[in-house]
Amino acid sequence: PVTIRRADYTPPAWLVPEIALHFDLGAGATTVRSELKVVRNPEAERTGNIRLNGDEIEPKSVLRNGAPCESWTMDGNDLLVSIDGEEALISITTELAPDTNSKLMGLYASNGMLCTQCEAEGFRRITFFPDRPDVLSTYTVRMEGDATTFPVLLSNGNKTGEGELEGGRHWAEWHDPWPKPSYLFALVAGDLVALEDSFTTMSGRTIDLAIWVREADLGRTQHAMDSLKKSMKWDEETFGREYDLDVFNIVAVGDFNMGAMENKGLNIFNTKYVLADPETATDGDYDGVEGVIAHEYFHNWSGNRVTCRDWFQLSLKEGFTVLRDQLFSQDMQGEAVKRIEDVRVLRAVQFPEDSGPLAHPIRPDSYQEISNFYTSTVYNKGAEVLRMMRSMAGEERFRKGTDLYFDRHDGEAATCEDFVRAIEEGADLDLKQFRRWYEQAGTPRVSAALKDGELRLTQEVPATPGQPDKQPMVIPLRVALFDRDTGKSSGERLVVLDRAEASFKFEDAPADAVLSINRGFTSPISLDVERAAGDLLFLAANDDDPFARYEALQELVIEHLLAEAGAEGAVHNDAADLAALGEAFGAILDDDALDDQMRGEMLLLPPVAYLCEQVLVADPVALHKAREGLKAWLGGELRERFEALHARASAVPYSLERKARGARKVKTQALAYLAAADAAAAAPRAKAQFDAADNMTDRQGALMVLAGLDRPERKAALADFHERFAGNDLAIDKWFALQAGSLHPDVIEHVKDLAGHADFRLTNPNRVRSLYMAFAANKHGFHAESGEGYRLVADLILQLDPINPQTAARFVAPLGRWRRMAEPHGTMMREQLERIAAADGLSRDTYEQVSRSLG
Ligand code: B3K
Ligand code: ZN
Repeated sequence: PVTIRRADYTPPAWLVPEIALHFDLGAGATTVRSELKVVRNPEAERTGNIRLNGDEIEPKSVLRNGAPCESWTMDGNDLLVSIDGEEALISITTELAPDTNSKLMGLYASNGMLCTQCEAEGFRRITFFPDRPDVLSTYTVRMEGDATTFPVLLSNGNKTGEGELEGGRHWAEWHDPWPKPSYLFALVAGDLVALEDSFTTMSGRTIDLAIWVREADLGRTQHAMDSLKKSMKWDEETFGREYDLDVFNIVAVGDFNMGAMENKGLNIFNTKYVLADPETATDGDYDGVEGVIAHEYFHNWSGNRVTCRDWFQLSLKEGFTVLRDQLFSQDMQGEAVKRIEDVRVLRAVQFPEDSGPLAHPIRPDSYQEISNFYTSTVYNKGAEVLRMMRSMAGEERFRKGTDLYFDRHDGEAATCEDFVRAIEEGADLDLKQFRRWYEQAGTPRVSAALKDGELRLTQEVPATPGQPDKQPMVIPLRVALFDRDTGKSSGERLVVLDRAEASFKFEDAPADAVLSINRGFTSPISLDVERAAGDLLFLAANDDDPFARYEALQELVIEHLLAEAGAEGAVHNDAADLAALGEAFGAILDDDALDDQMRGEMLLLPPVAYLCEQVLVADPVALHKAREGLKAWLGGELRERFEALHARASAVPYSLERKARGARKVKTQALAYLAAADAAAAAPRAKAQFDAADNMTDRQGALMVLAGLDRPERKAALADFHERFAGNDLAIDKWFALQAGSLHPDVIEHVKDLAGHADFRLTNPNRVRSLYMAFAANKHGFHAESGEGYRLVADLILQLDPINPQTAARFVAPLGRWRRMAEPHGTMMREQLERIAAADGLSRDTYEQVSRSLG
């Protein structure tokens, strides 16, 4: 496989200012004729050939300036056409078989409809084209097909014509006036209905909005529409961004590799991020829909109007757009809870990535398969890096920076460097050294100690693959000092650590102050604070920054669990420590000033994935057991209070208001604690919650608890759920995921049985993820002593790779953690990777991930 390097970028030799596409649609066979107006790029080296990328397609005919062209050649998958002058019209015909396209890249069939996915390199599976994001074209798309099979024909931009044809066929033509790269092209043809609405923009233009789904799903689209309108408004108010076409279409498809795709004016979504009603979607699903609708909509500016020069710049659009969707959701749902949730995901997914064999900077230096770099690092750490700039500049100055970025680069394919420079100038910030966040991988480790009003900080950036030596990063930290006696802080200050070590003097520090640092998670680092006994308990009770308060309790729990699991270097806790922990949790349950949303966050124990990050070599089984043990202990110790909480929360009627949502969150948590302590007593309570549920949050929560219990209620509830939601794919996905993620002792057997279930399909990514991602994240199943969990995941990768390599490759990372896992786990995980590596004909996707993981 070829390695592509960022340093090797050269501008395209030929540009394609215009493209016209003609589709003769059929699920079995689709003919594509493309007409490319190509012109020489004056800024590139002269060549006599234009390189048009292809992937699993053949040119049926090639015309140059209207005449058959003989002088074309193939170079691997690419078509090379010679051109003498400064410009040419090239016309190419290809034939596709959408219904056998199981990779779900390019044009494919899903539930009888046809749709496309082109990012990153799917357009080359449709027609030959310079399939790179720095070639921007205006698109005119004509589609024709059977009017009964494909009554709805959609593409990017605005519809410019439509009509009937003979033999029950019809056509439609769409034109997108905004030049765009090929990865933003989209087409949809199918039997769909729409929820329609409109939005008036800040300059008074009316935009027609439509959300297209299968008829049976129409009743589940209102929340998506509400989310879209809120997003449009928010982007005007917060970033000054107005929508720029007359229509905005969203289409939901059941077979999709990712969450959704921001194609210009025609976003295509996984049904999971469109459909929601109380009966079938949890509160978390509602938030997911709102967040992803916002994310894709926000891409219209951060991604589409200003796109990426090359795929190494992916974080330019993804990091920025994640930051924008996070800020939006903070405004919609409350800042503190959303921040805590985002940090939890970062630590459970991105931190392990950054400390493992797949670590890479937010702007990678090389890749073999770009699909492998749509990572938590590029997305979530990318967002954190921008958030740090925003913290240093302040909201207003940051906005000046983003305004300058959009102004300066509108219509361009830009780089991360362009973004940083715009923020530097617009926000008046020196980011020279800060740029290292784009270059260096690895989570910096910061140590902090406060003595006599002096804060001493040191930092170290760990070695990562290909980067043995690191330079100090710029690390902004919001800090407050608390008076131990009054419980009050003297205010917050931003310190910026930019050397290996530095000290900061706090003139007005109270004697013997308690340090609260990295408040709001200012920087994506791990922290080691020298603390006096009792400091964490103090902060968990007193800190006025909700994130810091949450963090203090998490730290206390982490200390306890590491000791319980016998982790190296952990100080063993005594009974008094455990009692103090019990009191701290009791206080969370009793604190009337906390709302239930926040209470729910505080009650969540840190995920095992993050616990594993605390030590060099982790024993996942011991950590999992310690975590379950603490849950059981707390459940027993605080039983009456959890019962009271469960009863109080159960009395709150269903609504989507924050209060009711908070009640549902703590309700299931109370249940989980009670079940950990006493399964026999909790099972009927869980079954009662299940049976009484008038919404999916309660029903799924109860079933989640029951799925982990070896009790008779389990079977009945699972059967009821399956029957109740037969035919609803998203709900059945939950049914698979709950069992695969369960604490049940026989989870491995369950997963094997489920893989043979009539509802299981390897060709549907949602179903595959619901069974196997849930299982790979289930420490108790995946890390089973027998090694069977690792084998199951490796079997899946081998089976799925020929069908859908992009999705298969996503399952390599869990096995890739082998170096950090205690024996015998590490060896057994590596053996499975070696077994995959030895297989013939691996995809480039899986090959790259496996070889990096073993390397
Ligand atoms: N930009 C798409 C990602 C598509 C990835 C394809 N491998 C979704 C998003 O981040 O909005
Ligand atoms: Zn995105």
